[in-house]
Amino acid sequence: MKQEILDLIKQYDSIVIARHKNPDFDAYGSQFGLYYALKNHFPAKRIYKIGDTNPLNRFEEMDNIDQSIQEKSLVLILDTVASQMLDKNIYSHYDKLVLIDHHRNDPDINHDIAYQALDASSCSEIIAELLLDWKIPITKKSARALYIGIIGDTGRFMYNNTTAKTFKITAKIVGKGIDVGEINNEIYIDTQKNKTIKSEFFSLVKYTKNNVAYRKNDIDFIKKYNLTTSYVSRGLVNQMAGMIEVPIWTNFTIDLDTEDIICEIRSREIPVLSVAKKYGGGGHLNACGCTLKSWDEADKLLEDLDKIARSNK
Ligand SMILES: [Mn+2]
Repeated sequence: MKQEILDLIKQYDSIVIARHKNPDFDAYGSQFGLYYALKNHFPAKRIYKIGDTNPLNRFEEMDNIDQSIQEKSLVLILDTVASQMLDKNIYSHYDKLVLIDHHRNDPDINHDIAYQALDASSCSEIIAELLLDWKIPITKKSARALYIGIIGDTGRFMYNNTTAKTFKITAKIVGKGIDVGEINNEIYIDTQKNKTIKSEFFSLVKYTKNNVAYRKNDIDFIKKYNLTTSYVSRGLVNQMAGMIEVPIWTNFTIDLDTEDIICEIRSREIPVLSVAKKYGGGGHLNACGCTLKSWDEADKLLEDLDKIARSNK
């Protein structure tokens, strides 16, 4: 399958690289890691990077391309196989479509190839491995992007998705001459404002009977600091991580546009993906999410998590 993807890349003059909406560091990292490497290796091809953007973008602006171009292109979608994680125009126009992902979901998008490596820490790790296999040089810019993606999804190599292979591939990336300390500062040094927000967020965390930590972020909290839903939802969920008493933590955030409740679920060891799936979501065994219609539904989900926490005591 790896060879088939390379053959398609060689065959097409026009290549579009996309990833899921509300991009995290892995979505950006895999997208730009692939983009810089392909641009360098195939200078005659037209290569585009598309999608929404947010403050986590430490790379370049996205391209705006005509539907007519996309319809003639090879479209590569990274870090998701789920239509709910994408705007429809991303997966509706293509000549050939390839999915590359590490999430534990079944693709519900029409595609020509779905390359899923469930044991990979991140989509950036998959892209790095593919580039190494394909003997396409990883440039310094590509290496920086891939490194950012890997540290994003592994929590700087602290989550249990980090494997020996992750380190082997990361060693090769770091060997391209990137400055690991500088990148860590760039990504993780916080502002005074953000520290204040995180401290207020944490002070409002509550706990169920069996110590599932949770937080309900309403419109007032989001507007008080002029935040975005994705910053609060994905960006703050792990403020609840790292407490010995707390096996599972979940973050509910109202979407200011749709008024849906965006739910992120995390756990140290106990698998929680079944709960996300029950409510129409997906992701990984210990890091997943779903979209709910009401706060009542959020309470029901919380009860489900509490039951899982109790039965795993
Ligand atoms: Mn990812």
